Amino acid sequence: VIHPSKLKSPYTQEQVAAVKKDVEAILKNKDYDDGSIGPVLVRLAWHSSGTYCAETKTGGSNGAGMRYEKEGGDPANAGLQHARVFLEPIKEKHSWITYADLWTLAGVVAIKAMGGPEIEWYPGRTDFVDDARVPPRGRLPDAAQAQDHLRAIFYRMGFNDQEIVALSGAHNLGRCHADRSGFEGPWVNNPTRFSNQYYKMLIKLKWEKKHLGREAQGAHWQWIARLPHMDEEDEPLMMLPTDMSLTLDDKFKPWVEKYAEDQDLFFKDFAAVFGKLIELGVTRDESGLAQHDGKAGEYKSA
Ligand code: CCH
Repeated sequence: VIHPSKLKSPYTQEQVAAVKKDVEAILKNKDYDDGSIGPVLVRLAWHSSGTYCAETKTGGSNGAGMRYEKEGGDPANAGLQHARVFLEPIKEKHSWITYADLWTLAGVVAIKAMGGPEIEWYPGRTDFVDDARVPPRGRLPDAAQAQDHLRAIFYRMGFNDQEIVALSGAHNLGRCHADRSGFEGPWVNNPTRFSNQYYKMLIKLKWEKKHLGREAQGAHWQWIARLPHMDEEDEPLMMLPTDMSLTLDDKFKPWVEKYAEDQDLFFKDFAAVFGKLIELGVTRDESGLAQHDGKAGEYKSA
């Protein structure tokens, strides 16, 4: 396999730079959540990639299957339609870029713009996908579960324990929305700034189990805590059952501690693992275009 940096790019550097600039320009949005659409763009990049199965070599960002109901309508993807709608004017303006490339590139641009590390991104994903190859539902993690489930899901993609903990640090960004997932609130108190706060909060705060919404309306129990300066009326910070499971596991916990202490190490490891995530299942031929099931370079824009 030739490294993607050595392959022909379907776009010029100027074209990619123009898209990056346009993504940067839409990140700040005072009417949305905590003032930035960055976090939901990061989640779009992750969910488009996280369906990958290393054994069957199916799923992943190539093909942009979330455009179709089968994948886009997966309850795990609730809310990501907002991210796709935010990106639509950029796709219209730069119609040469594929959705699959745009969604992954936007995530990388958002992380950097929110103060995170530079992540390597390579073009060449195509939007060609037929219904049979849209990944089945149920491949993304279920936040109500624990470490065994995390291992089953992320080992399937080809990640190890350290990589699972590093990827989880993306929960420094954004928030849970009751109407999307049944969970509610942000993980850290500055959720539009990329940092290692998530790990610090996991270790330092006293977390208590709570149902914020009504169970009958789909609310799950979650962990909540407040920082010393926060009042009872302030929105508490939160952790998902899966987040907390990282501190309850002998193999995961040392990595939580390392990343809480060493932000540079976290940034370096996160950049590597996020770069790996968005490459899952993207196998390019010499033209630089991703193949689909042996059909090297077959390219059909939607
Ligand atoms: Fe996540 N995530 N995520 N997550 N996630 C949610 C939100 C974000 C899980 C569950 C949830 C990763 C891993 C996991 C982001 C990035 C990543 C929500 C709230 C749930 C639930 C959704 C809502 O209500 O809007 C679980 C389980 C796992 C298992 O490991 C990984 C990996 C990444 C990226 C590398 C980001 C960013 C958000 C915030 C989205 C927003 O809209 O603010």
